[in-house]
Amino acid sequence: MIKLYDFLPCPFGQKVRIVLAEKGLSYELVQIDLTQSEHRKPDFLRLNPFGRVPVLVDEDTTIYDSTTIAEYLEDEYPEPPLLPAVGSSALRARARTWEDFADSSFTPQVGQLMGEMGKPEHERDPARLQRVQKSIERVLDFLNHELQGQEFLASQFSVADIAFVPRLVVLKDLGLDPATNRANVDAWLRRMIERPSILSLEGLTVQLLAGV
Ligand SMILES: N[C@@H](CCC(=O)N[C@@H](CS)C(=O)NCC(=O)O)C(=O)O
Repeated sequence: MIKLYDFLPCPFGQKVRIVLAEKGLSYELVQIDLTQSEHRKPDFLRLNPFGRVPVLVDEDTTIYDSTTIAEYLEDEYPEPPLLPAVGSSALRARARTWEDFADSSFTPQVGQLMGEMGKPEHERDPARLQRVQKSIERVLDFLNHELQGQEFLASQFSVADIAFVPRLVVLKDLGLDPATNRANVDAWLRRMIERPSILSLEGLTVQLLAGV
């Protein structure tokens, strides 16, 4: 039985849980409460010495980092595929590039926006807020451009789309509607949230209902 160590609000854990659901894999969820520093306890550090969620344990194999976990699941449980087919190297590279960009750039930017918007209004740094809003807007414009005539970011539903979802769906609640004046993003987002793997994702439902 697969075990997933996760903190429900974590976007990287959400990404892995969407992959598990898409592949129809059942698993035991072990919640690691970051607010209680459970990720710094020796038992958890034995699983992931870097002290981060998500961590996936499959029999004797322990893996951390959402991208590595998604790749492992793709190798071990290839159906349904969440990467373009082997042989479509350019498309596979495109999917991985988008996934990496979502994880290393877009998700942290939205995290910064959440941090700023989570403060009382008088404590917010207007210059910082404007900077982060602008860079998110630029990404959304680029996504809109890349989705012209496309249903998905890399020709078929893949980890590229999955990696964006957790932080895209919270934007409206943060005062930045990703779909306004971006018809392609709007249509894509609607396609995303229709998927049962996303619609019923624990930790995301409330944001989805409020945000889209
Ligand atoms: N690159 C990692 C990032 C994982 C990550 O940053 N997880 C955060 C929670 S969303 C975490 O565990 N933070 C605890 C810490 O860094 O101390 C992945 O894709 O899984």
